[in-house]
Amino acid sequence: MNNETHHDSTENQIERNAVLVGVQLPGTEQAPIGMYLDELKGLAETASYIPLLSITQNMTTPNSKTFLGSGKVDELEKAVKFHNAKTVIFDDRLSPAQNRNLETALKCRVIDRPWLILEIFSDHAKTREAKTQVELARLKYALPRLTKMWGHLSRQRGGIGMKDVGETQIQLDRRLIRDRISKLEKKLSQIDREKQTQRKSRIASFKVALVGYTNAGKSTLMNQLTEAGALTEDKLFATLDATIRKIKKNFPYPTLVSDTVGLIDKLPHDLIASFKSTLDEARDSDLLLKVVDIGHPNFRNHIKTTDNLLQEMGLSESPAIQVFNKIDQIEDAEFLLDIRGRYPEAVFLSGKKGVGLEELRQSITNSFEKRLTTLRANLSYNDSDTMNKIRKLALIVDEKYTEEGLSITVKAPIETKSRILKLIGSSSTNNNSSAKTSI
Ligand SMILES: Nc1nc2c(ncn2[C@@H]2O[C@H](COP(=O)(O)OP(=O)(O)OP(=O)(O)O)[C@@H](O)[C@H]2O)c(=O)[nH]1
Ligand SMILES: [Mg+2]
Repeated sequence: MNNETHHDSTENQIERNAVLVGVQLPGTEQAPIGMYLDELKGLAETASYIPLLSITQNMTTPNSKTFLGSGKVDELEKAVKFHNAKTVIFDDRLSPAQNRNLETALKCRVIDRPWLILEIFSDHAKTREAKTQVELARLKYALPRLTKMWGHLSRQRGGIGMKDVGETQIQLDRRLIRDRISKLEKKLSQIDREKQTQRKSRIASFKVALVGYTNAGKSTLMNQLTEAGALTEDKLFATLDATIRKIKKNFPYPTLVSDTVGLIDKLPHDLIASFKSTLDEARDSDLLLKVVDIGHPNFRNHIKTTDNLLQEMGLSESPAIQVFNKIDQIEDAEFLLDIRGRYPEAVFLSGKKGVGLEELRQSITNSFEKRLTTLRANLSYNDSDTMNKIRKLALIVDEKYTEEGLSITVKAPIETKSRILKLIGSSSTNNNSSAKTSI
């Protein structure tokens, strides 16, 4: 064992020794590679790797066969040997061919950022839905990359047993994986249908979804706004399952808040798609709270990444409030003033310290009220059926019991207004009551 490794070298720890690799490509859009590698290091540690060193290369375009140039591959191979690393983790997505060629050249396991994220997801998934989504995404990702060296699918829970397999075995495994993929897809669409039914039953509440970069503080805010007791941790991708809770009682409208999976840079499209049904909560909401950690040196990029991903999900036009979290970490008042100037509509708060929550509530209420219309109607006393239907579509803000019947005032989202008017109309013809509406 050499003395240069930074960690104790018990058998188990050596297994987790890793080297990180990133390339700096030209273009101003991209943040410096050092930032990405810091993030990759955080991801690697979350997945229990021990990152020993990072290697970078400036390139105009990645090499189609080995991603890095051949000289750099040699250098990397020496570093792997010297540090006794078992895994090399690339910051960018590798093609199946690049993945295979690199494993051959480096004589060790090679993974990329998407796969690393999937390993974390796999560790953190708790519900049936999240587990199914993760397994499906992993199998789809692994299928074209299946080689003799890919013993690591079996290493993880729920693995499919491919340690040191031969070519015939690989063919067999491919078939098994394809079968499993189609089973999982069926299961997921079943879960999706169940969720849609649940969503329909929640129509009478407003829905707010917390979205944003991983570790921004979404779950912490969720806990402040509701009585959720959601898991908050200083680790990446603590939350994988969409939790939905009622907002605390002192809020003027019945509102459900949902916490969603965190977003991250360089997350491939197909991986996002595999979390479609979790993110459907965001799609189904009336308002997005886009949470960003203002204390993070790269927070501007986090805002950009979040906006880009929301756009890919078709949510860029949804009503949203930009929420700058963790203001307790900012000592520079001028910096804060500058950001406030740039985002006049945003809310600045500290979820952890409970500062600025009232301002957020006010901002949420304002957003709702822009989209509400007030309707009044009289219903006859024997028309509880219509009342129940209205209750599902609108918020009953006042009920008065008069001689003519029940006089109600409701606030309804503009979208459901015509359905309510129809209901009131039909109730007056059926029951001969005097339904009056005013807007
Ligand atoms: N200083 C400070 N820390 C905060 C604040 N809000 C959250 N944190 C911390 O930031 C870390 C991440 O918080 P979470 O609420 O788990 O973040 P998240 O956005 O849900 O993260 P994922 O579920 O991983 O996407 C935790 O250690 C929190 O305690 C804040 O206002 N100030
Ligand atoms: Mg969370």
